[in-house]
Amino acid sequence: MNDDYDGSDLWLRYVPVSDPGLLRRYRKAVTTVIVENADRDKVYRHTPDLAMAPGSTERLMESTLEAAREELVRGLSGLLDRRVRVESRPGHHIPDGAVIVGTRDSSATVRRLVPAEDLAALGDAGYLVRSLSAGPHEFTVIAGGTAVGALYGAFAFLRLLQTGKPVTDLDIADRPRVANRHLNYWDTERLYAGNDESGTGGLNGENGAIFNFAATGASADLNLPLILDRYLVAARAMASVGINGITINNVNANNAYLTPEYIAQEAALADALRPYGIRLALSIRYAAPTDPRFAPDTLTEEQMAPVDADFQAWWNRRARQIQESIPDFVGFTVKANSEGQPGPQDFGYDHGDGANGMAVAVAPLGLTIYWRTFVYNPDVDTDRLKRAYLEFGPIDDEPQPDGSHGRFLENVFLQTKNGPLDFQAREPIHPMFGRMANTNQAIELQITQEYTGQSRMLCFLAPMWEEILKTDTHATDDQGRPLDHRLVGHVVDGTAQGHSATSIVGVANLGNADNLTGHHFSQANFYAFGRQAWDWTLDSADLADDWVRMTWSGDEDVVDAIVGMMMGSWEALVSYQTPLGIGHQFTADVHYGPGPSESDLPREDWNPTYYNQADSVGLGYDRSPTGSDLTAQYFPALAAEYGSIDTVPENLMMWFHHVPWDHPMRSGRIFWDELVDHYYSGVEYVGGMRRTWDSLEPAIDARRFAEVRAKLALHEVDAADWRDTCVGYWQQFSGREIPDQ
Ligand code: GCW
Repeated sequence: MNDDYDGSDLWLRYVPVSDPGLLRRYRKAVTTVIVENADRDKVYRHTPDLAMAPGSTERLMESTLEAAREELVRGLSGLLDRRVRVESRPGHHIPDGAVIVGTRDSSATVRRLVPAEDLAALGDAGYLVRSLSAGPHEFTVIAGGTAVGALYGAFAFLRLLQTGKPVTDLDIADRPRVANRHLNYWDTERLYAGNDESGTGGLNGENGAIFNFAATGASADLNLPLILDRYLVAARAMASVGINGITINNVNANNAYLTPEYIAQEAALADALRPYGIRLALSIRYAAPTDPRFAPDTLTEEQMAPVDADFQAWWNRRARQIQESIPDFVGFTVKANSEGQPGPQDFGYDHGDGANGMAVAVAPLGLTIYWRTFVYNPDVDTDRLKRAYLEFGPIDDEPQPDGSHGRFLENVFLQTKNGPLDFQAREPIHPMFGRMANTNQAIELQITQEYTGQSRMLCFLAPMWEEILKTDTHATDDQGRPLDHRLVGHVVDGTAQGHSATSIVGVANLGNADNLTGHHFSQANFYAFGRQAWDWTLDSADLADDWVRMTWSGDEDVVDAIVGMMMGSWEALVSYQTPLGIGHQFTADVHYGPGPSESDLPREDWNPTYYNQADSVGLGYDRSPTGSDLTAQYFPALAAEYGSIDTVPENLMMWFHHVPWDHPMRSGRIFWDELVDHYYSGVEYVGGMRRTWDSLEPAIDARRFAEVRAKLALHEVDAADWRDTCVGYWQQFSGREIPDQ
């Protein structure tokens, strides 16, 4: 055990397999890695002198197959605890234990062993892993339709060994359900994985962000175009779970990212990530054309109408400049008319016009606009949660001159948070899922734990994403008949309503912390997001199991203990933070601790009291037909379920109803007693996690053990603060005693 290990390899650590029997079987099954023509298809590189920072241990790859080969060599040598042989062609006979990786194009052996039609069914990113034999020799072929598919197959094969699964008699075929599996990276906003816990100014004058664009102090010499180890570790980790794009800057965008100096830095980053099949996108500020720093190429306010040729030409020029350095550039992510960001409404146009104006500008370049729907203009409705659909829904329904419906163009994605508020620990699904049949929709999930304990609390989010993605929208067709495939996941993967442009976006939790995510267990959220983005039907407990084996230990007792901790951690957080469907009880700005009594923020809909509506009758926001009628935005079956206090799931009760303190709950207890019980049991669960972790000390390397232990201690104190602050405040309204626990 390396007791100093800091977690910096994420789940790609590749420690030797500890079970002797398994190790023997693996060593027999895997002896040699064979990758033909790994050097032939070099990926594009813009930066002639692209280089790693001095002292780096990672190495820049020149091709995707080289990345696959190097990962297999590194991974297998580590896992098998001996160097594997590497060949560039199989020779007369394929050796026993060979692992052959490639595409039908790159490898004559793959061409011979894998029929074209088997791969054709797997699309661009799919792969197959097959055990084959010739005479006495047994070997494995990992084939992709593309080199990136082969790389994904290589990671999938490594995962089998990392998780103690058999590697013989394999016949695996896999392909992603969703085409664009992206991260959004908010860098300086909400940064919980920086070296400085407070997130303000990190180690060596860096700001704590994972990518250095303008670091100062001792890190001033470590800015892009220099490539740091952590960029490549992140890239390998992304590829290992199939993430294929990243918007690298905050959606509250800084125009610096569109300047030539920054574009040169972005190009270097894109060069480094490209072998891993990862493409870059940028967040932009809608009003960037008026920024004097682009002078003389600026627009006046009058030219800012999205339908204006000058506006479109400006964005086309800017995109072209980027594309010249980054040929596989994805496009722009846009936060417009939201939380003070400029947008088309400032110039008299709506979101459809704004998104389409930009989309028209970049369509000739093959680029995409990700237009966020996180808007809540108070003029639209008194209930913040109704506002986005009221703005976007009519544009989706709008009849078009050609007889079709929906104004958003084909190269636009509307990017919508999973729920209608803002990444609360539990929300119902956003009513837009299923409602926007004529528009491409991307779901936005938050990996970084803004409202779910940041990098202090252990909260495994995969069960939440699973709950969301597997929620029935009850969507119907235009005749009112229920769709066959109508879970949120089906809407996202396009099978619900026949969309071929599909995307899932995770707001990343990466930073410059040694372990890249701040909390060792936050790595699990990064991991699980990628796996669920690839295949939302996966079981979150299986993902936890895989991650634990890859990250901590393959010992069954240890695995059971840690998976057990993780699987209840989200529900526990919901319980001590915002139980039974109450939303947003956070103290201002920080979004970490409790502030249920706060009522004087500059916007009414930022106040916890706006969401809790506490009074002597009860607690919760009435969004039923007798209240704001948010429920009407859902399809009828869901509207009916949520609309009645008798049928609403209790875990969403206060989201939709003002619940009387003595309301009888399904348990037989009254609401007050049940509410209080949630707060207490949630904190107890955290105590249980702390004790379980303590019991694992002999099995876990010292540094990581101590770091998690310290976080759990803080976690328990802060969870108790949530409980005491909230219960104490509610008590002023309920006037009731705290029931015996
Ligand atoms: O909840 C809010 C966060 C902002 C964030 C915003 C958004 C990037 O407090 O920090 O801004 O959501 O999603 O746009």
